[in-house]
Amino acid sequence: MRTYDNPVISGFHPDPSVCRAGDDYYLVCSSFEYFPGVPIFHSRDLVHWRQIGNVLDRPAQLHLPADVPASGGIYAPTIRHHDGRFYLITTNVSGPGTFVVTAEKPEGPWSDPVRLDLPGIDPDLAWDDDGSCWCTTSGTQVTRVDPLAGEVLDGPYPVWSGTGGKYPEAPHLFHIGDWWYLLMSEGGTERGHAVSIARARSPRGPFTPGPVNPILTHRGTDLPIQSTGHADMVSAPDGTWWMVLLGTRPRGFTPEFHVLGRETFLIPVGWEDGWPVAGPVEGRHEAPAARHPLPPPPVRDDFDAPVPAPHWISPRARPHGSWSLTERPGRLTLHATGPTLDRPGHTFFGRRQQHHDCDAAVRVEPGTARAGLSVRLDEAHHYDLEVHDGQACVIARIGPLRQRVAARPVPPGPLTLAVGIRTTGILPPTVTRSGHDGEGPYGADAHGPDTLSFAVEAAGERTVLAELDGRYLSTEVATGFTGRVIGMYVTEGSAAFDWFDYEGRDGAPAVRRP
Ligand code: 6LW
Repeated sequence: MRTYDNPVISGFHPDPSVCRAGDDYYLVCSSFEYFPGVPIFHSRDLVHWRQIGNVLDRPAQLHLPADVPASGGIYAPTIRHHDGRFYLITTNVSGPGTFVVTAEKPEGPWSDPVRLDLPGIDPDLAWDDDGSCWCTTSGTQVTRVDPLAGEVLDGPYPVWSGTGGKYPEAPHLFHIGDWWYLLMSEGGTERGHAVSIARARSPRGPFTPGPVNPILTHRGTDLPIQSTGHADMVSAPDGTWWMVLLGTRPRGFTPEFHVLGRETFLIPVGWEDGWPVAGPVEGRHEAPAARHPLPPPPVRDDFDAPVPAPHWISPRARPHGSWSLTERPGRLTLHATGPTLDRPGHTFFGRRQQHHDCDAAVRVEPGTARAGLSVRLDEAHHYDLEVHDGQACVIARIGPLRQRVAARPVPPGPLTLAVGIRTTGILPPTVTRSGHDGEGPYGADAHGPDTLSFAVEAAGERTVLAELDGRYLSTEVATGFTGRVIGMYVTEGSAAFDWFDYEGRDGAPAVRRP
Protein backbone atom coordinates (compact mmCIF):
# COMPACT_ATOMS: atom_id res chain seq x y z
CA MET A 1 0.00 0.00 0.00
CA ARG A 2 1.34 3.42 -0.93
CA THR A 3 1.12 5.90 1.93
CA TYR A 4 1.76 9.54 2.72
CA ASP A 5 2.68 11.29 5.94
CA ASN A 6 0.81 14.06 7.71
CA PRO A 7 1.00 17.00 7.99
CA VAL A 8 1.20 17.58 4.24
CA ILE A 9 2.17 21.23 4.82
CA SER A 10 3.96 21.54 8.15
CA GLY A 11 4.54 24.65 10.24
CA PHE A 12 2.24 27.63 10.68
CA HIS A 13 -0.09 26.98 7.73
CA PRO A 14 -3.61 27.08 9.20
CA ASP A 15 -7.13 27.30 7.78
CA PRO A 16 -6.33 25.46 4.53
CA SER A 17 -8.62 25.93 1.55
CA VAL A 18 -8.17 23.88 -1.59
CA CYS A 19 -9.48 23.83 -5.15
CA ARG A 20 -8.77 21.79 -8.28
CA ALA A 21 -8.34 23.02 -11.86
CA GLY A 22 -8.00 19.99 -14.14
CA ASP A 23 -5.30 17.81 -12.61
CA ASP A 24 -3.80 20.62 -10.56
CA TYR A 25 -4.64 21.48 -6.98
CA TYR A 26 -4.12 24.84 -5.30
CA LEU A 27 -4.14 25.44 -1.57
CA VAL A 28 -4.05 28.65 0.48
CA CYS A 29 -3.65 29.41 4.20
CA SER A 30 -4.18 32.29 6.63
CA SER A 31 -1.24 34.64 7.20
CA PHE A 32 -2.40 37.06 9.96
CA GLU A 33 0.04 39.94 10.58
CA TYR A 34 2.67 38.79 8.06
CA PHE A 35 3.48 40.27 4.65
CA PRO A 36 3.27 39.04 1.95
CA GLY A 37 -0.05 37.42 2.81
CA VAL A 38 -1.88 34.19 1.95
CA PRO A 39 0.74 31.65 0.83
CA ILE A 40 -0.44 29.67 -2.21
CA PHE A 41 0.73 26.12 -2.94
CA HIS A 42 0.48 23.86 -5.98
CA SER A 43 0.24 20.06 -6.05
CA ARG A 44 -0.58 17.33 -8.57
CA ASP A 45 -1.37 14.69 -5.95
CA LEU A 46 -2.65 16.51 -2.82
CA VAL A 47 0.34 15.17 -0.85
CA HIS A 48 3.35 17.04 -2.24
CA TRP A 49 2.93 20.82 -2.17
CA ARG A 50 5.19 23.56 -3.47
CA GLN A 51 4.68 27.21 -2.60
CA ILE A 52 4.25 29.12 -5.86
CA GLY A 53 3.76 32.56 -4.38
CA ASN A 54 1.66 34.69 -2.09
CA VAL A 55 -1.76 35.92 -3.17
CA LEU A 56 -1.41 39.29 -1.41
CA ASP A 57 2.09 40.33 -2.40
CA ARG A 58 1.63 44.06 -3.07
CA PRO A 59 1.15 46.76 -0.43
CA ALA A 60 -1.88 47.92 -2.47
CA GLN A 61 -3.52 44.55 -1.72
CA LEU A 62 -2.45 44.24 1.90
CA HIS A 63 -1.74 47.14 4.21
CA LEU A 64 -0.85 46.05 7.75
CA PRO A 65 0.10 49.14 9.76
CA ALA A 66 2.09 48.96 13.00
CA ASP A 67 -1.04 48.91 15.15
CA VAL A 68 -2.19 45.57 13.69
CA PRO A 69 -1.84 43.20 16.65
CA ALA A 70 -0.13 39.83 16.45
CA SER A 71 -2.71 37.35 15.08
CA GLY A 72 -4.68 40.26 13.55
CA GLY A 73 -4.70 40.90 9.80
CA ILE A 74 -5.60 38.15 7.36
CA TYR A 75 -7.91 35.38 8.57
CA ALA A 76 -9.05 32.26 6.77
CA PRO A 77 -9.23 32.47 2.95
CA THR A 78 -11.23 30.35 0.49
CA ILE A 79 -9.85 29.59 -2.97
CA ARG A 80 -12.10 28.49 -5.82
CA HIS A 81 -11.73 28.00 -9.58
CA HIS A 82 -14.85 29.10 -11.46
CA ASP A 83 -15.42 29.77 -15.13
CA GLY A 84 -11.70 29.78 -15.95
CA ARG A 85 -10.82 32.24 -13.20
CA PHE A 86 -9.35 31.81 -9.70
CA TYR A 87 -11.19 33.53 -6.86
CA LEU A 88 -9.85 34.11 -3.38
CA ILE A 89 -11.97 35.59 -0.61
CA THR A 90 -10.67 36.44 2.85
CA THR A 91 -11.02 38.91 5.70
CA ASN A 92 -8.56 41.47 6.98
CA VAL A 93 -9.93 41.72 10.52
CA SER A 94 -7.67 44.71 11.22
CA GLY A 95 -8.73 46.79 8.25
CA PRO A 96 -11.06 46.56 5.30
CA GLY A 97 -12.90 43.41 6.37
CA THR A 98 -13.93 40.89 3.73
CA PHE A 99 -12.64 41.21 0.15
CA VAL A 100 -12.19 39.25 -3.07
CA VAL A 101 -9.19 39.05 -5.38
CA THR A 102 -9.09 37.14 -8.67
CA ALA A 103 -6.42 35.87 -11.05
CA GLU A 104 -6.13 34.15 -14.41
CA LYS A 105 -3.18 32.18 -13.13
CA PRO A 106 -2.83 30.99 -9.53
CA GLU A 107 0.77 32.16 -9.35
CA GLY A 108 -0.57 35.66 -10.01
CA PRO A 109 -0.73 38.49 -10.50
CA TRP A 110 -3.86 38.66 -8.36
CA SER A 111 -6.14 41.67 -8.71
CA ASP A 112 -6.52 44.51 -6.27
CA PRO A 113 -9.09 43.75 -3.55
CA VAL A 114 -12.81 44.22 -4.13
CA ARG A 115 -14.57 44.76 -0.78
CA LEU A 116 -17.71 42.91 0.21
CA ASP A 117 -19.63 44.45 3.08
CA LEU A 118 -20.51 41.30 4.99
CA PRO A 119 -20.54 40.41 8.68
CA GLY A 120 -18.35 37.68 10.14
CA ILE A 121 -15.17 35.91 9.09
CA ASP A 122 -14.15 32.84 7.08
CA PRO A 123 -16.00 33.74 3.86
CA ASP A 124 -16.65 31.02 1.26
CA LEU A 125 -17.76 31.32 -2.38
CA ALA A 126 -19.96 28.84 -4.25
CA TRP A 127 -21.82 29.18 -7.56
CA ASP A 128 -25.26 27.98 -8.57
CA ASP A 129 -25.94 26.50 -12.02
CA ASP A 130 -27.55 29.80 -13.05
CA GLY A 131 -24.34 31.69 -12.19
CA SER A 132 -25.56 33.07 -8.84
CA CYS A 133 -22.70 33.37 -6.37
CA TRP A 134 -23.29 32.57 -2.70
CA CYS A 135 -20.97 33.76 0.03
CA THR A 136 -21.18 31.87 3.31
CA THR A 137 -19.66 33.40 6.44
CA SER A 138 -19.18 32.37 10.06
CA GLY A 139 -22.32 32.10 12.07
CA THR A 140 -23.43 30.57 9.64
CA GLN A 141 -25.00 32.99 7.15
CA VAL A 142 -25.45 32.82 3.38
CA THR A 143 -25.55 35.91 1.13
CA ARG A 144 -25.97 36.20 -2.63
CA VAL A 145 -23.19 38.45 -3.93
CA ASP A 146 -21.54 39.73 -7.07
CA PRO A 147 -17.92 38.98 -6.16
CA LEU A 148 -16.43 40.91 -9.08
CA ALA A 149 -18.42 44.08 -8.45
CA GLY A 150 -18.28 43.71 -4.66
CA GLU A 151 -22.07 43.90 -4.36
CA VAL A 152 -24.25 42.30 -1.72
CA LEU A 153 -27.39 41.26 -3.61
CA ASP A 154 -29.56 39.24 -1.28
CA GLY A 155 -29.23 38.33 2.40
CA PRO A 156 -27.46 37.53 4.66
CA TYR A 157 -29.68 34.60 5.64
CA PRO A 158 -28.86 32.66 8.81
CA VAL A 159 -28.78 28.99 7.84
CA TRP A 160 -27.20 26.64 10.39
CA SER A 161 -25.11 27.24 13.49
CA GLY A 162 -23.91 23.68 13.97
CA THR A 163 -24.62 21.34 16.84
CA GLY A 164 -24.05 23.81 19.68
CA GLY A 165 -20.26 24.08 19.83
CA LYS A 166 -18.78 27.56 20.22
CA TYR A 167 -17.73 29.60 17.18
CA PRO A 168 -19.58 28.12 14.21
CA GLU A 169 -17.05 29.03 11.53
CA ALA A 170 -15.05 27.90 8.49
CA PRO A 171 -18.16 27.24 6.36
CA HIS A 172 -17.76 25.80 2.87
CA LEU A 173 -20.72 25.16 0.60
CA PHE A 174 -20.55 22.37 -2.02
CA HIS A 175 -23.11 21.73 -4.76
CA ILE A 176 -22.95 17.95 -5.21
CA GLY A 177 -25.67 16.29 -7.22
CA ASP A 178 -29.02 17.69 -6.07
CA TRP A 179 -27.71 18.71 -2.65
CA TRP A 180 -25.95 21.72 -1.18
CA TYR A 181 -23.64 20.45 1.56
CA LEU A 182 -22.56 22.86 4.27
CA LEU A 183 -19.29 21.78 5.85
CA MET A 184 -18.40 23.87 8.89
CA SER A 185 -16.35 23.83 12.07
CA GLU A 186 -17.31 24.47 15.65
CA GLY A 187 -15.96 24.11 19.16
CA GLY A 188 -13.20 26.71 18.72
CA THR A 189 -9.81 26.25 17.15
CA GLU A 190 -8.32 24.73 20.32
CA ARG A 191 -8.57 21.14 21.56
CA GLY A 192 -12.37 21.10 21.21
CA HIS A 193 -12.28 21.73 17.46
CA ALA A 194 -14.76 19.71 15.36
CA VAL A 195 -16.13 19.47 11.81
CA SER A 196 -19.88 19.15 11.19
CA ILE A 197 -22.09 18.74 8.14
CA ALA A 198 -25.62 19.64 7.03
CA ARG A 199 -27.35 19.68 3.65
CA ALA A 200 -30.20 21.39 1.84
CA ARG A 201 -31.77 21.56 -1.60
CA SER A 202 -30.94 25.26 -1.90
CA PRO A 203 -28.03 27.40 -0.63
CA ARG A 204 -30.55 29.33 1.48
CA GLY A 205 -31.69 26.16 3.22
CA PRO A 206 -33.46 24.76 5.09
CA PHE A 207 -30.45 22.69 6.15
CA THR A 208 -30.76 19.24 7.73
CA PRO A 209 -27.85 18.19 9.97
CA GLY A 210 -26.09 14.94 9.07
CA PRO A 211 -26.99 11.78 11.05
CA VAL A 212 -23.61 11.76 12.86
CA ASN A 213 -22.18 15.10 13.92
CA PRO A 214 -19.48 16.13 14.36
CA ILE A 215 -18.15 14.08 11.46
CA LEU A 216 -14.63 14.64 12.75
CA THR A 217 -13.11 15.66 16.08
CA HIS A 218 -10.11 14.65 18.17
CA ARG A 219 -11.42 16.31 21.36
CA GLY A 220 -10.78 14.29 24.50
CA THR A 221 -8.55 11.77 22.68
CA ASP A 222 -4.90 10.99 23.22
CA LEU A 223 -4.20 11.09 19.48
CA PRO A 224 -0.93 12.90 18.72
CA ILE A 225 -2.66 15.23 16.26
CA GLN A 226 -5.05 17.55 18.10
CA SER A 227 -7.37 20.53 17.43
CA THR A 228 -8.49 19.03 14.12
CA GLY A 229 -10.96 21.29 12.31
CA HIS A 230 -11.36 24.15 9.86
CA ALA A 231 -11.73 21.78 6.92
CA ASP A 232 -12.26 22.13 3.18
CA MET A 233 -12.96 19.36 0.63
CA VAL A 234 -12.03 18.64 -2.96
CA SER A 235 -12.74 15.82 -5.40
CA ALA A 236 -9.96 14.16 -7.41
CA PRO A 237 -10.29 13.37 -11.13
CA ASP A 238 -10.89 9.70 -10.14
CA GLY A 239 -13.98 10.66 -8.14
CA THR A 240 -12.43 10.21 -4.68
CA TRP A 241 -12.94 12.99 -2.14
CA TRP A 242 -10.32 14.47 0.15
CA MET A 243 -10.36 16.81 3.09
CA VAL A 244 -7.70 19.32 4.06
CA LEU A 245 -7.88 20.63 7.60
CA LEU A 246 -5.82 22.16 10.34
CA GLY A 247 -4.42 20.36 13.34
CA THR A 248 -1.69 20.77 15.93
CA ARG A 249 1.01 18.49 17.31
CA PRO A 250 1.40 19.38 20.99
CA ARG A 251 4.25 17.91 23.03
CA GLY A 252 5.69 18.08 26.54
CA PHE A 253 4.08 17.69 29.93
CA THR A 254 0.44 18.66 30.53
CA PRO A 255 -1.16 20.82 29.15
CA GLU A 256 1.28 20.10 26.28
CA PHE A 257 2.65 22.81 24.03
CA HIS A 258 2.47 23.28 20.28
CA VAL A 259 5.13 25.46 18.75
CA LEU A 260 4.66 25.16 14.98
CA GLY A 261 1.22 26.76 14.99
CA ARG A 262 -1.67 25.05 13.27
CA GLU A 263 -0.57 22.89 10.33
CA THR A 264 -2.27 21.47 7.22
CA PHE A 265 -3.34 17.81 7.19
CA LEU A 266 -4.95 15.65 4.48
CA ILE A 267 -7.40 12.77 4.94
CA PRO A 268 -9.61 10.72 2.65
CA VAL A 269 -13.37 11.33 2.70
CA GLY A 270 -15.82 8.45 2.26
CA TRP A 271 -19.54 8.74 1.55
CA GLU A 272 -22.21 6.77 3.42
CA ASP A 273 -25.89 7.16 2.55
CA GLY A 274 -25.16 10.49 0.92
CA TRP A 275 -23.16 11.92 3.83
CA PRO A 276 -19.37 12.46 4.05
CA VAL A 277 -17.42 10.46 6.64
CA ALA A 278 -13.88 11.39 7.62
CA GLY A 279 -11.19 10.82 10.21
CA PRO A 280 -9.51 10.24 12.49
CA VAL A 281 -6.46 12.14 11.25
CA GLU A 282 -3.46 9.83 11.43
CA GLY A 283 0.21 10.48 10.87
CA ARG A 284 0.08 8.10 7.90
CA HIS A 285 -2.73 7.30 5.41
CA GLU A 286 -3.18 5.40 2.17
CA ALA A 287 -2.11 7.73 -0.64
CA PRO A 288 -4.31 9.21 -3.37
CA ALA A 289 -4.00 7.55 -6.81
CA ALA A 290 -1.91 10.28 -8.41
CA ARG A 291 1.72 10.46 -7.37
CA HIS A 292 3.88 13.47 -8.14
CA PRO A 293 6.69 13.78 -5.61
CA LEU A 294 8.77 16.92 -5.48
CA PRO A 295 12.50 17.29 -4.88
CA PRO A 296 13.26 18.35 -1.30
CA PRO A 297 13.55 22.12 -0.90
CA PRO A 298 17.14 23.43 -0.88
CA VAL A 299 18.70 23.81 2.57
CA ARG A 300 20.50 27.01 1.63
CA ASP A 301 19.20 30.29 0.28
CA ASP A 302 22.34 32.07 -0.88
CA PHE A 303 20.39 35.16 -1.91
CA ASP A 304 21.46 34.99 -5.54
CA ALA A 305 17.89 35.34 -6.88
CA PRO A 306 16.66 38.84 -7.80
CA VAL A 307 13.52 38.50 -5.65
CA PRO A 308 12.98 36.85 -2.27
CA ALA A 309 11.70 33.25 -2.33
CA PRO A 310 7.98 33.16 -1.50
CA HIS A 311 8.47 31.58 1.93
CA TRP A 312 10.16 34.71 3.31
CA ILE A 313 7.76 36.74 5.40
CA SER A 314 8.01 39.92 7.46
CA PRO A 315 5.80 41.08 10.32
CA ARG A 316 3.28 43.63 8.92
CA ALA A 317 5.37 45.32 6.24
CA ARG A 318 8.49 45.10 4.18
CA PRO A 319 9.07 48.79 3.44
CA HIS A 320 10.80 49.78 0.25
CA GLY A 321 14.42 50.57 1.09
CA SER A 322 14.54 48.34 4.17
CA TRP A 323 15.94 45.38 2.23
CA SER A 324 17.86 44.70 -0.98
CA LEU A 325 19.12 41.72 -2.94
CA THR A 326 21.00 43.94 -5.41
CA GLU A 327 22.87 46.39 -3.19
CA ARG A 328 25.48 43.69 -2.62
CA PRO A 329 24.72 40.98 -5.17
CA GLY A 330 24.51 37.52 -3.62
CA ARG A 331 23.61 38.97 -0.25
CA LEU A 332 20.45 40.06 1.49
CA THR A 333 21.13 43.53 2.88
CA LEU A 334 18.81 44.66 5.65
CA HIS A 335 18.49 48.23 6.92
CA ALA A 336 17.03 48.95 10.35
CA THR A 337 13.57 50.52 10.38
CA GLY A 338 12.96 50.29 14.12
CA PRO A 339 15.12 49.83 17.21
CA THR A 340 13.63 46.69 18.76
CA LEU A 341 11.94 43.37 18.00
CA ASP A 342 9.77 44.04 21.05
CA ARG A 343 7.49 46.39 19.12
CA PRO A 344 6.07 46.35 15.58
CA GLY A 345 7.99 48.33 12.99
CA HIS A 346 11.33 46.57 12.70
CA THR A 347 13.26 44.93 9.84
CA PHE A 348 12.84 41.15 9.90
CA PHE A 349 12.98 38.49 7.17
CA GLY A 350 11.88 35.07 8.37
CA ARG A 351 10.49 31.70 7.43
CA ARG A 352 8.20 29.35 9.28
CA GLN A 353 9.75 26.67 11.50
CA GLN A 354 8.38 23.56 9.78
CA HIS A 355 9.91 20.70 11.76
CA HIS A 356 9.94 19.91 15.45
CA ASP A 357 13.66 19.17 15.14
CA CYS A 358 15.60 21.48 12.86
CA ASP A 359 18.73 23.55 12.40
CA ALA A 360 18.89 27.09 11.10
CA ALA A 361 22.01 29.17 10.54
CA VAL A 362 22.91 32.43 8.90
CA ARG A 363 26.18 33.98 7.75
CA VAL A 364 26.18 37.66 8.64
CA GLU A 365 28.56 40.53 8.08
CA PRO A 366 27.42 42.73 10.92
CA GLY A 367 29.81 45.66 10.42
CA THR A 368 28.65 48.26 12.92
CA ALA A 369 25.04 47.09 12.86
CA ARG A 370 22.95 45.42 15.54
CA ALA A 371 21.83 42.29 13.71
CA GLY A 372 20.85 38.76 14.50
CA LEU A 373 18.94 35.53 14.17
CA SER A 374 15.63 35.30 15.99
CA VAL A 375 13.00 32.65 16.67
CA ARG A 376 9.73 34.48 17.18
CA LEU A 377 6.08 33.96 17.89
CA ASP A 378 5.32 37.64 18.32
CA GLU A 379 6.81 40.87 19.71
CA ALA A 380 6.50 39.58 23.29
CA HIS A 381 7.83 36.06 22.69
CA HIS A 382 11.15 35.62 20.92
CA TYR A 383 14.67 34.37 21.49
CA ASP A 384 17.41 36.29 19.68
CA LEU A 385 21.06 35.63 18.99
CA GLU A 386 22.38 39.12 18.35
CA VAL A 387 25.70 40.64 17.32
CA HIS A 388 26.69 44.20 18.10
CA ASP A 389 29.86 46.05 18.93
CA GLY A 390 32.16 43.01 19.08
CA GLN A 391 29.79 40.92 21.20
CA ALA A 392 27.35 38.12 20.52
CA CYS A 393 24.55 37.74 23.03
CA VAL A 394 21.36 35.74 23.49
CA ILE A 395 18.23 37.61 24.55
CA ALA A 396 15.05 35.95 25.78
CA ARG A 397 11.88 38.00 25.60
CA ILE A 398 9.04 36.19 27.39
CA GLY A 399 5.87 38.17 28.02
CA PRO A 400 6.76 41.39 29.84
CA LEU A 401 10.28 40.14 30.74
CA ARG A 402 13.40 40.67 28.69
CA GLN A 403 16.65 39.04 29.76
CA ARG A 404 20.12 38.90 28.26
CA VAL A 405 20.99 35.31 29.09
CA ALA A 406 24.52 34.99 27.66
CA ALA A 407 27.21 37.03 25.94
CA ARG A 408 30.71 36.62 24.61
CA PRO A 409 33.16 38.67 22.56
CA VAL A 410 33.44 37.87 18.85
CA PRO A 411 36.12 38.92 16.36
CA PRO A 412 35.27 41.44 13.64
CA GLY A 413 34.24 40.06 10.25
CA PRO A 414 31.68 37.52 9.10
CA LEU A 415 30.07 35.23 11.69
CA THR A 416 27.73 32.27 11.58
CA LEU A 417 24.77 32.46 13.93
CA ALA A 418 22.99 29.16 14.49
CA VAL A 419 20.02 27.72 16.32
CA GLY A 420 19.40 24.00 16.80
CA ILE A 421 15.93 22.97 17.94
CA ARG A 422 15.40 19.50 19.41
CA THR A 423 12.50 17.74 21.05
CA THR A 424 13.08 17.59 24.79
CA GLY A 425 13.15 14.10 26.23
CA ILE A 426 10.36 13.64 28.75
CA LEU A 427 9.73 10.66 30.95
CA PRO A 428 6.97 8.30 29.85
CA PRO A 429 3.45 9.20 31.06
CA THR A 430 3.28 6.40 33.66
CA VAL A 431 6.25 7.92 35.41
CA THR A 432 5.18 11.51 34.77
CA ARG A 433 1.89 10.98 36.58
CA SER A 434 3.36 9.47 39.71
CA GLY A 435 6.90 10.80 40.13
CA HIS A 436 7.31 13.71 42.56
CA ASP A 437 10.91 13.27 43.56
CA GLY A 438 12.30 16.27 41.70
CA GLU A 439 13.29 14.10 38.78
CA GLY A 440 11.43 14.05 35.50
CA PRO A 441 8.44 16.21 34.70
CA TYR A 442 7.94 17.57 38.20
CA GLY A 443 11.54 18.69 38.22
CA ALA A 444 12.50 21.99 36.69
CA ASP A 445 13.68 20.96 33.26
CA ALA A 446 11.62 18.29 31.59
CA HIS A 447 8.31 20.09 31.03
CA GLY A 448 8.85 21.76 27.72
CA PRO A 449 8.27 20.55 24.18
CA ASP A 450 11.76 21.34 22.94
CA THR A 451 15.11 22.96 23.59
CA LEU A 452 16.60 25.78 21.51
CA SER A 453 20.34 25.88 21.45
CA PHE A 454 22.01 29.07 20.20
CA ALA A 455 25.61 28.99 18.95
CA VAL A 456 28.01 31.41 17.29
CA GLU A 457 30.78 30.38 14.95
CA ALA A 458 33.70 32.71 14.31
CA ALA A 459 37.16 31.93 12.90
CA GLY A 460 36.29 28.24 12.73
CA GLU A 461 35.34 28.01 16.41
CA ARG A 462 31.78 27.18 17.47
CA THR A 463 30.49 28.19 20.90
CA VAL A 464 27.08 27.37 22.34
CA LEU A 465 25.89 30.46 24.18
CA ALA A 466 22.57 29.31 25.59
CA GLU A 467 20.04 26.48 25.71
CA LEU A 468 16.50 27.66 26.27
CA ASP A 469 13.20 25.92 27.02
CA GLY A 470 10.91 26.09 24.00
CA ARG A 471 7.63 26.19 25.92
CA TYR A 472 7.88 30.00 26.18
CA LEU A 473 7.73 30.17 22.39
CA SER A 474 4.56 28.06 22.20
CA THR A 475 0.98 29.04 21.47
CA GLU A 476 -0.07 27.84 24.92
CA VAL A 477 2.17 30.55 26.44
CA ALA A 478 2.10 33.31 23.83
CA THR A 479 -1.55 32.81 22.70
CA GLY A 480 -2.67 33.51 19.15
CA PHE A 481 -3.22 31.88 15.78
CA THR A 482 0.33 31.75 14.39
CA GLY A 483 3.44 29.62 14.95
CA ARG A 484 7.18 30.04 15.19
CA VAL A 485 9.07 31.99 12.52
CA ILE A 486 12.88 31.94 12.30
CA GLY A 487 14.56 34.91 10.73
CA MET A 488 17.21 37.53 10.25
CA TYR A 489 16.86 41.04 11.63
CA VAL A 490 18.61 44.36 11.93
CA THR A 491 17.61 46.88 14.61
CA GLU A 492 20.46 49.38 14.19
CA GLY A 493 22.39 50.29 11.02
CA SER A 494 22.68 47.89 8.07
CA ALA A 495 23.98 44.34 7.73
CA ALA A 496 24.51 41.91 4.85
CA PHE A 497 23.49 38.25 5.09
CA ASP A 498 25.43 35.93 2.80
CA TRP A 499 23.22 32.86 3.21
CA PHE A 500 20.52 31.31 5.36
CA ASP A 501 20.28 27.55 5.97
CA TYR A 502 17.23 25.71 7.23
CA GLU A 503 17.20 21.95 7.58
CA GLY A 504 14.45 19.77 9.04
CA ARG A 505 15.74 16.96 11.25
CA ASP A 506 12.57 15.33 12.51
CA GLY A 507 13.38 12.06 14.18
CA ALA A 508 16.64 13.35 15.65
CA PRO A 509 17.36 11.97 19.14
CA ALA A 510 15.67 13.94 21.89
CA VAL A 511 17.69 16.34 23.99
CA ARG A 512 17.81 15.37 27.66
CA ARG A 513 18.36 18.50 29.64
CA PRO A 514 20.99 18.16 32.36
C1 6LW B 1 -10.27 31.27 11.64
C2 6LW B 1 -11.25 30.36 12.19
C3 6LW B 1 -10.35 29.47 12.89
O1 6LW B 1 -10.72 32.40 11.01
O2 6LW B 1 -9.41 30.22 13.47
O3 6LW B 1 -9.70 27.32 13.31
C4 6LW B 1 -9.54 31.52 12.92
N1 6LW B 1 -10.43 28.21 12.81
O4 6LW B 1 -12.02 29.67 11.30
C5 6LW B 1 -8.20 32.10 12.72
O5 6LW B 1 -7.40 31.17 12.01
